Amino acid sequence: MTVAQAVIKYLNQQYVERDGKENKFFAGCFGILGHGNVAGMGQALQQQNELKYYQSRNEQSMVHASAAYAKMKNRLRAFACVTSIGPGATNMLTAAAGATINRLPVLLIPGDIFARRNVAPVLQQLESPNSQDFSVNDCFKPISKYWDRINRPEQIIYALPEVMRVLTSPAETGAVTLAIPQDVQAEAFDFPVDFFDKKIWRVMRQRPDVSQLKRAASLIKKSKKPLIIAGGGAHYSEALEQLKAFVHRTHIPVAETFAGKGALRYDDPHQLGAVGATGTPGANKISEEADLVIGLGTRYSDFTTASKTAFQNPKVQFININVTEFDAAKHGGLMLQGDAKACLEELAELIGDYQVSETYRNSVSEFNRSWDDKVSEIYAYRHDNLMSQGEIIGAVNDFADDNDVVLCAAGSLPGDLHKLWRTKSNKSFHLEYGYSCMGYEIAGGLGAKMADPSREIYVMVGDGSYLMLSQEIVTSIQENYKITIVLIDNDGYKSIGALSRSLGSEGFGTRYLYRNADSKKIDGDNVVSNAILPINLADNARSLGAHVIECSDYDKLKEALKEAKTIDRTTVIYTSCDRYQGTDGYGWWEVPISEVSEMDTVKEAYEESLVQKKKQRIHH
Ligand SMILES: Cc1ncc(C[n+]2csc(CCOP(=O)(O)OP(=O)(O)O)c2C)c(N)n1
Ligand SMILES: [Mg+2]
Repeated sequence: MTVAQAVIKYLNQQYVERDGKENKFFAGCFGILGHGNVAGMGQALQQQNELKYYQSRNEQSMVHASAAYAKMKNRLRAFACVTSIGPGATNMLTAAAGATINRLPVLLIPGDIFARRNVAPVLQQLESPNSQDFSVNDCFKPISKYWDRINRPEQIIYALPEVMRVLTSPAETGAVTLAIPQDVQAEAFDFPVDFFDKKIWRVMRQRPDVSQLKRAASLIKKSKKPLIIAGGGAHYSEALEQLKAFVHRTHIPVAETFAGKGALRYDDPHQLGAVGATGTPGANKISEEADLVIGLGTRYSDFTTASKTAFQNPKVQFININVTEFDAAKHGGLMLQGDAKACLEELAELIGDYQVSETYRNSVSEFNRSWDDKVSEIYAYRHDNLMSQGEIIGAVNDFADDNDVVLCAAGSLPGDLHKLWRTKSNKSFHLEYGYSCMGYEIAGGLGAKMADPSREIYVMVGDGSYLMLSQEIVTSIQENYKITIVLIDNDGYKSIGALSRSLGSEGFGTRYLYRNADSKKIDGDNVVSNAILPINLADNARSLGAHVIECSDYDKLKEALKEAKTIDRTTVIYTSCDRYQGTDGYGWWEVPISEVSEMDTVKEAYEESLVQKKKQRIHH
């Protein structure tokens, strides 16, 4: 067999098993063929039918789609992505970093320059005077959880098991890069026959250390105001039933990160909702006062900790339930290293009949109720002329079935969705907010739909993200995976425009405007409205094959959602919102402001930021 044929044959034989459920690990292979893989990996894919080959339009988007797929599957299934050498390979870098940051398994198989070197420099080769061992694929090293280059055929016998170990490890998983030089892909070798035997990787539920468990239980028993912060790990471990049981027994409240949202239903009285910079008043008040924070599968990003201002109780302690030692050690917490489900089960046994006080419990359920009233108010608010983003979210949430999925990644939508989306079922809130990568949305929507075709996927995307990467609309049509895209046009970057204004910088450079003939700048908010660029994204989506419905007010949006549901191919609901109308925020996020400036507005913002910075705590 050639190396490429052997790789495909091996991947086809890899299975995972958790809790007695077994499945094939690889669901398929995305690819874009070029001279660096067409005759190697391309030929190997062609002569077999087991690993389904999917075309993509852009290497970045195929990695996004793969990551979204793995996220929906709680990391128990994944995709491989094959590319040519050079730009085809490096196009994957952005999304690969996203997969690693979000701890999602994706196998990248970029082509690489000739191992034999006799024809170097080949087309697209990065030449270097100080080594012949560099190629652009070395750029994948810091963003890969495992990285290897196959210079001799027999190396795959030792590389592929490492690839699988890392991809299927709950603690280690992320992007894995297996660079295969273009000549090596096509080279034949007598591989041992049993290398291709079926292999089952057991996804283990690591139990926590017993003495740490006892310490954790005793901390909980002493706590008056505990708070659970549920992160993505709670979902990937499939610990939601255990979490609900734990919470209903102890009445410890839950707040959620972006990846954790949906850990409890939105209307559970223990649910405080979004926490941190984009948090609800209740979640943020309770985190401020908590004497014990139990991080459940969270990596404590700056959004979760409100840039380290979220936890103000001088005696606050942390218990970090995490399968990854690195995350378990954060904030100087008590490390409960292990699987979230296993840890919760074992903790539940040790805490006896511990419950929080009636007063604390009531204050939490009151926060839950009052926030939901606020959400209703925002959903019901009808803004003049252009819609508000809140009412657009409300229309989609009200229309979507409980089991449908909302998916988003960057812009002003994630923060609004974090606060406002009423999450009614497991995996129905899909936010890529580890990398917050513009362009994830439509590709991610495709991956999510491939993972669960029974659910409607509502991709909510801004015009900026859409312009960056929307080509997977084509793949969704080619493969008949229908997604519904709610595209919100606001002439550029609502999020960064608002951020810029809040930092005294007047929205400079954040709108899609012509260059101002007088100032010679793209001035942002100082420019009259007729200077907006003539972009027609509805036509753009139509040209890619989508069914497009244009709507400009709330009633038409509701009609559009109804119509979209009856359409059997990818549908884009094109709408617009008022870039100056936002949802209130209740948490801080540190973005550095110029210490000196010629603008008074910047000076004021800088002074204000000093007040916030005083609240930053060091947890150790
Ligand atoms: C690839 C990438 N580049 C830049 C950014 C920084 N960024 C975050 S949000 C944003 C603007 C997003 O615009 P749009 O999608 O229209 O959403 P809106 O802010 O208007 O809601 C930018 C440039 C990013 N997150 N990802
Ligand atoms: Mg926008």
